[in-house]
Amino acid sequence: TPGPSARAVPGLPAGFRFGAATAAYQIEGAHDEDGRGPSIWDTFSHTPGRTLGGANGDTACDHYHRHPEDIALLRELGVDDYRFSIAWSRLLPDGTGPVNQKGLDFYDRLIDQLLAAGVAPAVTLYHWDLPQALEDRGGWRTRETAEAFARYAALAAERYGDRVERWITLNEPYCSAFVGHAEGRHAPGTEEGRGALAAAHHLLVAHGLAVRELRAAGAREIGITLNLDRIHAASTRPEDLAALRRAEVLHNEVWTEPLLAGRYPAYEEETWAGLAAGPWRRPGDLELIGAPLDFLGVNFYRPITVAAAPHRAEDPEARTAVDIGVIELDPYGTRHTTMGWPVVPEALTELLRALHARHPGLPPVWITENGSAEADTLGADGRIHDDERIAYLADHLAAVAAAVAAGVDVRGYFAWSLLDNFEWARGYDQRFGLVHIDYDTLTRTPKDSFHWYRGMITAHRARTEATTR
Ligand code: GBH
Repeated sequence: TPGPSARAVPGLPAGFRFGAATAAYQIEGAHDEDGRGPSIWDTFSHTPGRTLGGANGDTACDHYHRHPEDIALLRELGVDDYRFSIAWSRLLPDGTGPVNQKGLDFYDRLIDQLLAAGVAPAVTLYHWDLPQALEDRGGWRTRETAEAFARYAALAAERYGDRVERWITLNEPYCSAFVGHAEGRHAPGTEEGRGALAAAHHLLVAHGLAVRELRAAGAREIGITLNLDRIHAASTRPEDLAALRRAEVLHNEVWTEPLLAGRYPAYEEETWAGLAAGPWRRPGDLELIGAPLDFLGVNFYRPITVAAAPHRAEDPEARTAVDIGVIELDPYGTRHTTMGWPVVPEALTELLRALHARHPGLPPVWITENGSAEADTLGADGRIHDDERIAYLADHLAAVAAAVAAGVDVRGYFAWSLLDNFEWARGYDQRFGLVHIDYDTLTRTPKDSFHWYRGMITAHRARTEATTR
């Protein structure tokens, strides 16, 4: 197919890897087939008022049945890697206990077909779909869920470890803990203070226990994916700079300090500290959480700007974990995507450089998600001319190259997403795919960005092979 002309991104090194990413609940559908147990996202999306228009993942892209077609698309795209997630409740319908053979077999087939297509599997073990049975017993508020996660990780590693190139324990634990248990906009959809902080800690413990199991099973490369934020202060007023510090702790340092520096973040506010130094911490947890990683996954979409604001609640115990006395502003005079997010590629360079500067022993970084939601109108020629998405991807890859030039070891990049899919609380209105999905017919149509991405990858290989020969 003739696509828009694609050039290599200057500055990306030889051997740099390109991929595409998805997540189980966002694409699979087949929510009650072959023994899959319900997850918190089934419950949440089936609760009236929780998602836009009551959308749910019952069918989604029907990837569960159409995966051969999607793998053929990946082969055509020419990517090195495909990042997908395993639905915990397909393997273990109750989260723990009896194994569901048909669930195990599905990912077996998927992995084998990927390898046959020349695409390396990168597996995310947890992309937000906690088995409902575990939520009913306290979910991430309890340590038992972290222990159940370790057993699930061991099962997956034992079964697939010989063929999986990269393992990602958790996707964006910030969202699981705080969007799920404090903002209430994601499953399980509660607004708690202590519960959200307990969840944050148990997610980190789950990661540490899973790393131990994956290592014991001989897994190749092990990492975690964080949605680190590049945060700007609205002004240089002391109160806004203090707000910036609080936001840095909540969004980034809750995760990066224990994972990369072997310490808990320094809390500068009494109330926050009182909540954060919770009884859920046990001796030895820091060593467990801070075990060395083979890579760090970073998801990046847009920067945020914060200013000081009054706390909403007087009583510290009643405050949600996200009530840190901060409001978000949007001073970015740039284009915004349909998510309402400003397009600021240089913020990705800033983020990577700051991370590198703060953590001398930073493991190699992978951009595990980056992409944009666009209107994607069909042209008269029957094609989707998503020039804005092409510009977004090209500019962010250039931002990665700038970070590499500044000394950050970035090894690869996954476009979010292979397919248009279920965008959580935003339902199906937000389209992030390189491939368009018609949700009536489930027809897949590669967008111009798909052809551009393929051409760029080909050009990159041609250029770097020519220079390294
Ligand atoms: C990532 O989250 C996810 O890993 C991925 O699954 C997702 O599809 C992708 O980004 C694009 O959003 O629903 O209006 O309440 C990025 C961080 C945090 C962004 C939660 C959306 C919810 C907004 N996400 N946020 S809303």
